[in-house]
Amino acid sequence: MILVSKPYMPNLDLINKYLSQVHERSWITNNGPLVRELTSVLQDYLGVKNLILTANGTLALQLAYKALRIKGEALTTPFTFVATASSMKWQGITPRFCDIEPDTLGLCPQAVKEAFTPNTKAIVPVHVYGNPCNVEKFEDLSEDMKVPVIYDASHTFSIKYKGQSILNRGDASTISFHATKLFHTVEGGGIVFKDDEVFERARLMLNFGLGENAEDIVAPGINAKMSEVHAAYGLSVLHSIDEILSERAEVLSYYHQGLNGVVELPRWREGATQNAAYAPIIMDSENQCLKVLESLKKVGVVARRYFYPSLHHTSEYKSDWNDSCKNVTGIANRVICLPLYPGLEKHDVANIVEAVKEGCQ
Ligand code: T4K
Repeated sequence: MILVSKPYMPNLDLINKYLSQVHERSWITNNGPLVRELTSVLQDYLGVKNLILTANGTLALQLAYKALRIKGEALTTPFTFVATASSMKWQGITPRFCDIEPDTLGLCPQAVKEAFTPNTKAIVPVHVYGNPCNVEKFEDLSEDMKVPVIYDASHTFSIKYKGQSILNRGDASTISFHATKLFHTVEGGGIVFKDDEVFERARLMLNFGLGENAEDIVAPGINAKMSEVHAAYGLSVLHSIDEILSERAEVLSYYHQGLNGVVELPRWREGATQNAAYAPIIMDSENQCLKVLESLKKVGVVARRYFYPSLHHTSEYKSDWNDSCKNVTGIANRVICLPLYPGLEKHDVANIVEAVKEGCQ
């Protein structure tokens, strides 16, 4: 059976090397040396500062909203994983959904502008599949409307836009290091803050809001810390990051060659690098999409419909339905993400391409 993704399993000797350090020190969480080391090497590797590592990408979003003191409503996309919006609800923020650009599948700045009301307190675009949103337009909107922009950049590991890490855009950008992501810490995440003061506030919030001497509580805190064991995994995965990125890029390029002219692909933002985080294809119709999924299943392949149904068509988020999300409605039921992970064999990719073609007939 070939599934949509498979976690990268780092070298066991390497993990053991890090874990034996953890055992020797008997220091297994609470801002330990490995978390500090991973923070530092990731800042260098990604080209960012003010990075905070968290227990997962969902808590990264919650902490970002909290540190930026967002209350009220936030404009976001319904074409995303539920965590973008569920993290808002956990912070008492109401998500309001706006339409996406039909070609890049990112949140549409014009739709956000039109949906803006005095209750809008933040804009939360998602760089879906790692494809950057129109960050210049969102920066203009943020300045004009005087609200922060928080990017859900969960899929963007290593993505650069115009030569800079995409994580440097917005007031904050969050990322997921879940097992299914190209770089992972089993469970984990991170936030990059633009403002030093907000960063410092978030650092305190991450650890219960405890002050430096632990005898005072100086912020409304939570426990969102990454542990040493997770950092050990992250450091081990990072060791192979070049190989991971190049193997993923190779698989994606086989798909693109094999399916050229057969399916549509999202338009990748000009000026942005690719990271082959996902392999989305857009079918002509929902019917064709279902036929392709069936044809893949026959050859033992389980592809996934990320992100179907779009959030505004789910029971929990229906009440927030913005009627004007026409592009999302027309696209979410036609997208399939094909299996993509390092080690996926060339002949398996060829079989997947053939099965997609078969389903399209
Ligand atoms: N924002 C966005 C835009 C996101 O996409 C996500 C997460 C978040 C925020 C929140 O970040 P985290 O809190 O998760 O850090 C998966 C992931 O669990 C989730 O992290 C991810 N997005 C989402 C897009 O995909 P599922 O429900 O598809 O996971 P699951 O368990 O079905 O796994 C997918 C495939 O991977 C399966 O076919 C089997 C394979 N797999 C999975 C695991 C966990 C393995 O082979 N081994 C494994 O250990 O959500």
